[in-house]
Amino acid sequence: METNRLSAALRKALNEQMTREAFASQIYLSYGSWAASEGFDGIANFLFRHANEERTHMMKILEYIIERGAKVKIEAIGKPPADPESIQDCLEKTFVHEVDNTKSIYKIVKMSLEEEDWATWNFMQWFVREQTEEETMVMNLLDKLKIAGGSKAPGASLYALDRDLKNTPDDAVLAENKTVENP
Ligand code: OFO
Repeated sequence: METNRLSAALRKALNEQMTREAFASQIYLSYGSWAASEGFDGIANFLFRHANEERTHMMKILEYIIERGAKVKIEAIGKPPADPESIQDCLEKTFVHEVDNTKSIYKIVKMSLEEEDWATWNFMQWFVREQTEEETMVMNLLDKLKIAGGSKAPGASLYALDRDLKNTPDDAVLAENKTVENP
């Protein structure tokens, strides 16, 4: 008896999104490693935490595909992009990445709407909300950096931003202790 509740198209799209979340995790790991090597330990800590968060997103989708009776296919993860050139560049690239991911999430929402797959539509709303939060979070960091002087921010301002992100991890949006069970 066939118990799969996902269409082939949605299964493929969700599977690809799962790999995209794993890729996002690699990007944050790679940017975090860059920040650490530049001496920005607070920013690195923030990026590493976010790498973990992206991984929980990946697991969330993986579990959903299984829950709907479809098969997961683990694919290769792409190579992360080159290191950023500055903190400003790092945050701008992060923002572009998040917006791209939002677009990809929206495509799946649209597909589920067209297929009238309300379970998937409902499941994806969590990701829609999450992407909004993440875009806002990076925008806020870019705003802070702009106030500090943007690409010309003096060392003292970057030091303060780095220290803030390091010393107040639980106040940062991404310090939320999200898990697959407790999103
Ligand atoms: Fe998975 O939320 Fe960012 O990309």
